[in-house]
Amino acid sequence: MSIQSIKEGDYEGIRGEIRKVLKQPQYDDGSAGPVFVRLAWHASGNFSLVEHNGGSNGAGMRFAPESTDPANAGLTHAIDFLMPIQAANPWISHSDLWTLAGITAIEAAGGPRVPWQPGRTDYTSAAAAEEHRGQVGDRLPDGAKGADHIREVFSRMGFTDQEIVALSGAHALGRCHPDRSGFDGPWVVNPTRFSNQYYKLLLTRKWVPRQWDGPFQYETTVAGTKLMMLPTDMALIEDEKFRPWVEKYAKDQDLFFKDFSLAFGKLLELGVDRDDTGFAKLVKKAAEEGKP
Ligand code: ZEM
Repeated sequence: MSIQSIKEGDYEGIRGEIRKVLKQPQYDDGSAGPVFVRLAWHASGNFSLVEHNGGSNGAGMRFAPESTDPANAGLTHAIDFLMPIQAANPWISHSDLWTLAGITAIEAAGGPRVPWQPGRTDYTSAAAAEEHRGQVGDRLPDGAKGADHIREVFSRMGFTDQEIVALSGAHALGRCHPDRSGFDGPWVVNPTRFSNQYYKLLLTRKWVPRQWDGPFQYETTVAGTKLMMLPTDMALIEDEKFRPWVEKYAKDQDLFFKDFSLAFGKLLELGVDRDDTGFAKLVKKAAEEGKP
């Protein structure tokens, strides 16, 4: 199926092109969807409310230091799968394309429609990225850590406990790769289907430390398939404020879809400062511009 040039501004048309590249028989579980969702999340998740920089605007991951950050290892696969769409449609910014790919993947996997607006602009060079974005290293969460760490990272973006648990349900998609994060395996049996399985498995399975020479992670076996949880995933049932939300989402998939959709939509908008027309300007650090 060949990639088409879509009329400028037709984002529904771009969604159609994204759906064409979702199917990747030679790759992982046959889908680029999970790695698109991770790209959209990592592009946005380096936002800081306090410094008011980072976020999806700019598509800084095309340049070092973001492109070489070990936290982003493997996301080049997602960027490469999207390249033909970008090449045929140079009018769309990378930052809009990456975030749109994430939400198109969620919906195509059976998940909710996530609110999304175009208008992000791209950094034109590594130097421009550096100037606008400031220092954003080490802002993404470390899967080897616990509840305090997750809360610190996500409150820096402006998220509540409930939103943290809702967003974490994205681990129903995809897997860990030893050559990327060092961790290994999927969280659920069908990792290309968006659902509340992640919460159900967290609560109902016996998770034991995996005996191997890789990083510390938990494992269980479901119908012959080995599944995994990161220490940060387990923190969601160990922490008394996170756990009630895991229980709610395990019981009520509609509630999970609704809350996930709002929280993921909010994540993709962080740091995207729009003018009246919806166009997002690249901003320098808030302090320099006298913003709150
Ligand atoms: Zn993830 N995530 N994530 N995540 N993530 C991985 C994979 C995926 C954490 C984390 O350390 C890891 C969110 C939150 C958090 C996805 C979506 C979202 C991997 C495996 C790790 C280690 C990477 C690899 O080896 O390829 C931590 C610590 C998180 C917070 C506590 C949020 C929020 C997400 C979206 C809303 C997805 C879809 C994947 C699967 C990627 C793939 O390639 O299959």
